[in-house]
Amino acid sequence: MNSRRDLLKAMALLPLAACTRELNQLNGGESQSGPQSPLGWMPPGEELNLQKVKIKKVRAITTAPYGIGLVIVKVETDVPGLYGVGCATFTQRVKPVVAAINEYLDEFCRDKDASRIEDIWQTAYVSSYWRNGPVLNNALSGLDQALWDIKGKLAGMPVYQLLGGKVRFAVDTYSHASGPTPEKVMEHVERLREMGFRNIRMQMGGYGSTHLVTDPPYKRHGFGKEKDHTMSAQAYKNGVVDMFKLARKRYGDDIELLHDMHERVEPMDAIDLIKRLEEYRPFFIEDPFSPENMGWFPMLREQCAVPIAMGELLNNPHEWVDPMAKRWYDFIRIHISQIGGITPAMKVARLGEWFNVRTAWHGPGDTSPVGHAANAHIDLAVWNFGIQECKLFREEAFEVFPGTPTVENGYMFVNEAPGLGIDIDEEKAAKYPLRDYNYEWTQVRKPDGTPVRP
Ligand code: GCO
Ligand code: MG
Repeated sequence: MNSRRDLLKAMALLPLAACTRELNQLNGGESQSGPQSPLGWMPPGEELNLQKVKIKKVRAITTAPYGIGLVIVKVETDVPGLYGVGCATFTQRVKPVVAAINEYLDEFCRDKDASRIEDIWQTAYVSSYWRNGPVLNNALSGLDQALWDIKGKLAGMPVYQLLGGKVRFAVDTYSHASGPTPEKVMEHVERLREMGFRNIRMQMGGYGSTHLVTDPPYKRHGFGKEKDHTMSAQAYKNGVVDMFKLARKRYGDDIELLHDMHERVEPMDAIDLIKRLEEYRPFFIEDPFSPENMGWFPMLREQCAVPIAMGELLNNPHEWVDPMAKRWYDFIRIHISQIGGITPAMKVARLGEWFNVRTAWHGPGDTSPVGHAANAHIDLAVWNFGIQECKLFREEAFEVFPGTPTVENGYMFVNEAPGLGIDIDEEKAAKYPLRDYNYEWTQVRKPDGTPVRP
């Protein structure tokens, strides 16, 4: 094979798996025996001008293979079979994101040169004049991730290679254990340890342990809704301390323990709880404060040395640039589609390097498998990677999204194929239509009925 172009011509005749392996070996990718998704894009026999590939269509695809509403962007190009996929999932507001993609970004991107990711990102970002909101950022993210997918396919290498190559063999992750009591949480912790997880986030009941409050006064007075959740800061804090105490007693230091406060208590209660947890050496405590209460961080930092993670609710650079530069937290937890995709997320990661803020991208169920792939490609390529939240996907997700990253012994592996290594099977996706969004989990009150940030 004396030139890439000869190889590409030859590959047109090879079954996909073989060509992906060929291409990977040529580009230093590791060919894994793992699943290789059908990413064939080579138009048989045609000379492909790798320089100028035009965007032909930008469209949103919605699906809910595991119940949570997901939004995927597909960017189709003028090269037959060459397209990219990206995650635009804002599950609480799917419809406006779909409209932003189909009604605005599609027309905006028509006939643009797909290789110009930064230019398209910057011009799309300001095309609405008002910017940095969750709806438009998610739409932009889907487009952005899909353009990186296309660039990887054109280059014949996984996106992590375009981002600088691997700094580690795989992505270390944490998984979620929960239960109504500390003992029940430990049972779940044990199951995850048996699966090889070394880092485990523990939650007693849902966020804020609202199951501990059964008959709040406001409901007795007919205030709020019957299904509203109720927070008791004291009951919650005591439960979390008991949970950590039991975990350390049972596992000693042979486990990393994480917890998400999910901005549920008053700032001083948050500081109090974190100080009480210090002796149990948490790996990190997440979202002690809401983004509206960022100003409380200096007080927390002065009082204890517990690592802090923050950021899933952030949309605007003002919310992370200064706090990272002031070292107010140790892990940045951004939901990368909420800020506009891989392009801005790489800038956040690079910024963190100078202030030793490590990445811990948001990665629960309302990050689609495509979003998990995007997270993982960045995680493999940035020096200041901290940890990755992982979702244990059920088979429906792999069915709809061939090439979904896999997890072994708590390590996440991307599919070593060109681009993001993941695809969406639209026929299968259509089998899982969106369900109505359930607002209830966000409806949280204090015993007197005062609404609480969820
Ligand atoms: C996490 C998050 C999620 C969010 C959810 C909102 O740390 O994983 O806090 O559980 O609550 O993504 O839709
Ligand atoms: Mg969280």
